[in-house]
Amino acid sequence: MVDLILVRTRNNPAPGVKKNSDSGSYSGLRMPPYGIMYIANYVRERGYSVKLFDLFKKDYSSLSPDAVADLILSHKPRIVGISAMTSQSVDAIALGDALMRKSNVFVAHGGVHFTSLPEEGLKHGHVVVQGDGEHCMLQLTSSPDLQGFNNKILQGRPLTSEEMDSIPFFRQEDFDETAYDPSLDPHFPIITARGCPYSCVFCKDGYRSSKLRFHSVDYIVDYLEYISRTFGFRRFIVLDDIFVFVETRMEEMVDKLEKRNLKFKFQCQAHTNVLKPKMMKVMHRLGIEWVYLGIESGNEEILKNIKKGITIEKAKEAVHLLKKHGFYVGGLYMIGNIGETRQTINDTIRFAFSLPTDRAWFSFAAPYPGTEFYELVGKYGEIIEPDLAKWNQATLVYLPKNISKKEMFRLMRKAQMVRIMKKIYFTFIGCWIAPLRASFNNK
Ligand code: B12
Repeated sequence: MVDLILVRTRNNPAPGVKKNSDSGSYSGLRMPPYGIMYIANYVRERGYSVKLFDLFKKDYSSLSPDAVADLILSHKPRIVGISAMTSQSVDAIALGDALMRKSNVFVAHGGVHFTSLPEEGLKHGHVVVQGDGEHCMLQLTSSPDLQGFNNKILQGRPLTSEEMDSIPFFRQEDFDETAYDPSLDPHFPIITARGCPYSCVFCKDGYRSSKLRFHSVDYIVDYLEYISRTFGFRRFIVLDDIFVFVETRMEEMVDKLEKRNLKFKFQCQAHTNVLKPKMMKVMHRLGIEWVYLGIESGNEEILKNIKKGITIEKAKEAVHLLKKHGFYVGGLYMIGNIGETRQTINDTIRFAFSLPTDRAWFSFAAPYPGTEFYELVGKYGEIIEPDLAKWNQATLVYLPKNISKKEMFRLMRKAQMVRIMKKIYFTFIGCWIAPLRASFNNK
């Protein structure tokens, strides 16, 4: 008997659909399923038994959803919680249906996909939890009678910073329960905060209505130290959007790491607007090496349409500032956003080429359900791939008005030339320049 089983579902089978490096099964091995891991440790901490089923594990890869359901049911769980983003929704639906057909187990759906489409989730489970899942899953697990929750959409209460810290950080045995394979990437993924202060129309992070919440610096430093001592990592990739946000928090982190004689390298993302000259030194001392900026477009009008909150000038300033201080900079761009024309896409490609970023990545814009972009689709273009199972950012799913499919692929090929040129330059020249700049300009 186990109180709760939490499942990370597999990627949608999408024959013939092009996959990018983020969306293959490899991504499941490279990234721990942090969403269900947080819920598991929160509920365990309060005295209940929880088991994880990470379906990216090799043992499960050839099993049908029915066979997975049998395996799950053999542990006699009281509740099964299923986690999915859109790219995993086919498995989540099939597993929910199989569990309900075969047993009376209580099925809860959560994660970004059913947070956005809760009514859809209710067709394949008893309850849908929107947003942070910790409180609701504890409420369900601790309720002697689940009848009252049947067919309900529950609004997950966002964890406070204190509650985030009350969840014990993840240890070797937690990762052993998952498909995460630390040998695949020299960077260990960590989460230091939740929430994002911006409201770009294409993004749905499930935390939109909640304010920013940070793990305390002590919690992060303890976690980093544990991971480096246990797994031998010196490099980390930060998954949240606000690692570089509060200067004093970074200073405190530097002090505490230095006191313990710990020195790490970080890759993180940052919003252009938060980068200020006075932050550069502390970012450098902290060990930040790579900064990824969501620049998205090289056209002022498109930046306004997508509510990015930045201007071309701001983006330029931020890139130059980071380069001057010796950081490696990655630019992330979208093609086919709200109101795009051939000319605005060409502006983006030209801008990406002209900016001195070390790398540049381009993806097709996709109006995910639950985003503002999704609501605006009809006004600016059309969805040409109605099957959500086939969505990932390498697939063209949305076509702006007045551009043909052929033209979109042609523009993407052109953008890829920029990506390749940057990569070649970085490999042979750029990778040497940044460390030299860092040693001159951060004294
Ligand atoms: C890190 C990340 C990745 C990583 C790893 C993802 C992973 N964890 O497996 C990588 C780089 C591999 C990745 C890839 C992709 N990603 Co991504 N990613 C993120 C990011 C930045 C953080 C996810 C995260 O770890 N959050 C922290 C944890 C704690 O939160 P969480 O997982 O959401 O879980 C909480 C709740 O959702 C809920 N919950 C989750 N599961 C369950 C289950 C139950 C039962 C309950 C009750 C609650 C619940 O409770 C959890 C704790 O509070 C998010 C944006 C964001 N800020 O969330 C995008 C995001 C999830 N990704 C997105 C996308 C589109 C993709 C890609 C399809 C893009 C692509 N390149 O093709 C791929 C697909 C990956 C795949 N399936 O193979 C979209 C998803 C949109 C959608 N509707 O599906 C997001 C929301 C960003 C956006 N564009 O808006 N991604």
